[in-house]
Amino acid sequence: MQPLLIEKGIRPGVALLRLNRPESLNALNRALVAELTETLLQLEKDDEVKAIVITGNERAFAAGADIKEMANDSAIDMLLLDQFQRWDQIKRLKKVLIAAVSGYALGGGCELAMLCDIIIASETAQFGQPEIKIGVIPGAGGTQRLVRAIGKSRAMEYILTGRFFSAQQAAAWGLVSRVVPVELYLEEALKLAEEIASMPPIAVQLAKQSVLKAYELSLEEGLHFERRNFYLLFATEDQKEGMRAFMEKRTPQWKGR
Ligand code: DAK
Repeated sequence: MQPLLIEKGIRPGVALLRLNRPESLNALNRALVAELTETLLQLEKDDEVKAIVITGNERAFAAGADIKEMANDSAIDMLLLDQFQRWDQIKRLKKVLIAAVSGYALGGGCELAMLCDIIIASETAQFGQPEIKIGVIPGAGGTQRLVRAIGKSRAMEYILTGRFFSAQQAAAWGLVSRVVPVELYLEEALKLAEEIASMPPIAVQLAKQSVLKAYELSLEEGLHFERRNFYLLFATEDQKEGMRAFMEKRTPQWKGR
């Protein structure tokens, strides 16, 4: 069975990637992470794709890294494998990633969802960083991104106990944009991806980069980064087109230039 299913053009400008190891609740083994990363890097170069939705199935987005695969690894095996570079490659993607999460998003699954730009959750979604229960800690950003998303005290509580939290909690705490009925989570994510894909691509890219900098820079530096990108957009044909179309009361035609 293919560990990753790819549907390009499922909506205009949108690609859908489905994690597909249902027998292990989409546990992220090395082959799946490699294929996911390679596919994302290819889609990054594909002009027809503007936004990417990553999903699993109703029961699981992903229940974490594959415990069975890594159980006997040594620290040196881990170091030499250097799986983290793949996660860094995903982090550096310029195109928009939306996670459509239903069921379990645990450990590396929760970290993958948090690596995406937007999370849409089904009402059945359950999030958590349960690594502590198997003798480790989050290794792909969980201790950092969860704190930034839901605050120190809550992140500490859930990382130190490994307990899961619900879609509704995740929404109340700002980890996910919204919670929708289970039969709609993918549809809503695809609709959102299509809407973003219809926006001027360079502005989308620079908006994404600017928002992400809010995680990493001081307010002063972040404002500076935003301002430079704002100025830069006045060098695009799409800025001229967008403002002209507004004044002429017509729909803009984006060129992505
Ligand atoms: N790995 C491997 N197999 C898994 C799995 C996982 N994470 N989660 C579930 N499975 C498998 C189960 O073993 C079972 O397989 P069989 O026994 O049928 O062969 C099948 O999926 C169905 O699971 P259950 O029978 O357990 O189903 P339940 O409904 O009873 O329970 C559950 C669902 C999600 C509560 C439970 O399966 C569970 O607790 N799963 C483990 C969750 C977990 O601890 N996740 C964190 C894993 S550690 C790294 C990057 C990231 C990471 C590490 C390194 N690098 C870049 C190096 C991340 C680490 C983690 O995610």
